[in-house]
Amino acid sequence: MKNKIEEYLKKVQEFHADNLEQLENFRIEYLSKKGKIPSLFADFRNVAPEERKEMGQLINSLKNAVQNKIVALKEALEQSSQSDGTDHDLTLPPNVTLGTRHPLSIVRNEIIEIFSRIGFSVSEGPEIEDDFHNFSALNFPPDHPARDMQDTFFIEKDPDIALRTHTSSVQIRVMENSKPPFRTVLPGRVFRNEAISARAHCIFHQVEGLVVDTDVSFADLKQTLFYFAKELFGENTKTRFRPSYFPFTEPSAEMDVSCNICGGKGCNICKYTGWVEILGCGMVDPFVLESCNIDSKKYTGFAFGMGIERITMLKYQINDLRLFFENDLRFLEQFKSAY
Ligand code: 2NM
Repeated sequence: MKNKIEEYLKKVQEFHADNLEQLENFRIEYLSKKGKIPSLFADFRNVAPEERKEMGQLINSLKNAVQNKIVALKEALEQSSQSDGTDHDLTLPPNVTLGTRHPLSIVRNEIIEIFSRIGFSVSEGPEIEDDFHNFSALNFPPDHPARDMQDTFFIEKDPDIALRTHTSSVQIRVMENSKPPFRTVLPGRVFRNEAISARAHCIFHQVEGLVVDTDVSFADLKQTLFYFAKELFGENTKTRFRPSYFPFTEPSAEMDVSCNICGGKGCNICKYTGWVEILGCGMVDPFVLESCNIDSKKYTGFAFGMGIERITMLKYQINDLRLFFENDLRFLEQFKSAY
């Protein structure tokens, strides 16, 4: 019996498996019910009492050797199958969870795409601005409340440097640096010193637009924004303009679209009016054109501005602005888009 065990031990030590199937056969050969080790234990009953201790220890060490061998070979086989790659099916789709685009990015890209189809370019500019680009050139009087510390994040005083409160500051840069005609949209992040709530945040996103050319009229503005509303909210969307006021445009208006949630019948999103406001707009004030050295006798222009958060909330029926900034995957993973 001793010879037999020693022979097995030698075989176990020399054993090598090329794959998991060979290893499984090895396990069956030694450890299964009718395998070599159980039959050694069965023979053990016939061993003479004075040899029992030695034989018992030998059988146990053989059993340990088999078990250790199986663990070691299994680990080695699994590692090599990971690293050599030859048994991978390269035609399978990759097993990775893809990220999703943020809803604000989806809607921003969609807005840019709609305007790019009618010849608008995209312009961007700095988030840190001086007083001229953020306020003075836009016809904000020196005592305008928006210039207050309560509303604007100032970085330096005298001369004033602040986080831009709208992307209109970029429109000023475009007008300073290019010769009309131009049509451009300006997406970007803006900052206002406000308490955070379901309806307000100190950081939000805008897309503004600017067209300057000879003979640009309010009719051009209306037709452009009609087209935009139908592209974004659907062919059956109705639009209406209400008079408004901005320092940088004259005349100014706000545009409403028919509520796409209740179809105009009245619901709590449109506060039972059937209409929701989506943007502000107007003809660029000649003062603004002149601040940028554009001859206001020769050129006219229109501009508009909208909040991306507000439009995204309408489009996807989201009722709390804070969801956009918390990066909760349960929220973000609901948005899949080609854009
Ligand atoms: C708005 C509404 C109306 C606007 C005007 C200009 C500029 F620089 F051309 F004067 N930029 N943006 C504008 C006009 C923005 O946002 C609600």
